[in-house]
Amino acid sequence: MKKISLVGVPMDLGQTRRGVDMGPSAIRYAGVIERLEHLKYDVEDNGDIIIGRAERLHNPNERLKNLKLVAEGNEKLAEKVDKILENGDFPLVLGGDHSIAIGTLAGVAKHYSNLGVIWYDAHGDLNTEETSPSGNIHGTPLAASLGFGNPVLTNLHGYGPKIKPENVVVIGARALDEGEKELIKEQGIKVYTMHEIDRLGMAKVMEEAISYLKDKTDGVHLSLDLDGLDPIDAPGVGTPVMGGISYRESHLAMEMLAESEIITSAEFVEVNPILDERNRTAKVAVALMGSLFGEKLA
Ligand code: HAR
Ligand code: MN
Ligand code: MN
Ligand code: MN
Repeated sequence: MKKISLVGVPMDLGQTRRGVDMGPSAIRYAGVIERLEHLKYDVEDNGDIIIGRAERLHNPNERLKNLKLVAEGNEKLAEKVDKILENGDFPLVLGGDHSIAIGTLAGVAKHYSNLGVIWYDAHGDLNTEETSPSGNIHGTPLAASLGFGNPVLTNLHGYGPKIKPENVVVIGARALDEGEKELIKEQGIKVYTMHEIDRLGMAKVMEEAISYLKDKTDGVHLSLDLDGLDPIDAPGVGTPVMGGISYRESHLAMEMLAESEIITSAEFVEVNPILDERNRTAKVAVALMGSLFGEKLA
């Protein structure tokens, strides 16, 4: 069993609602280390990446908000994740807003020639500097990792693109912008929206996603945005969207990933304790990590 190497990323500059920087503390407080140790893992906590402080107002001439600070934080994260993999450990990244996936993937993808990605999210995070309706970088990390967007992000950690469109599966999408839909079509990205989850059921969706990635990839990164879940189950997120994946369906997804043994790195993002109800969303994140790492109900 690999050692799990945790790293917190108190990043809130990829969007405009404060509080998501407290995500790593909330997840630790919800018992992540104890939960994984109970499963007999050796767990190392690397503490948090230091994120710069934003000036009070971002430069209004800049399309992407806080670009420099987001990129700097992500560069530090990439270096850390890179080292964790060099040591042969499993990187588990705690966010922080989803802009941190740029750094996580920059650190991970170097170690694989065909990295697969499961993007569990209400959103596609497939906007570019041009298509982003908000200028919030947390709406762009999947596009940036595929090589689309501002070069500061697409070339982070000195190379890019990090991943290939045919190695990506998006699960849970229900709030895609027009530019994102175009990129999905143009690049042939596999997307299971809520429509497909309703229609096929989560078991079938996960079976398909796993067999789609299994043979053509040499590692699979799970990027789990808590807003992929329904806001009833995960209320502590900055951009909740109704009609999401249930708590139980999410456990099933994690259990099937555990069984498949394809996941080689993971991140859990967008937990915002200020918007939460008694740390519920962080507790959900920890429970899902339990399932991902092999916890059984009986
Ligand atoms: N698509 C919208 C944008 O680009 C909303 C982005 C999403 N928020 C997230 N990421 N939490 O998944 O601004
Ligand atoms: Mn996201
Ligand atoms: Mn999202
Ligand atoms: Mn969000």
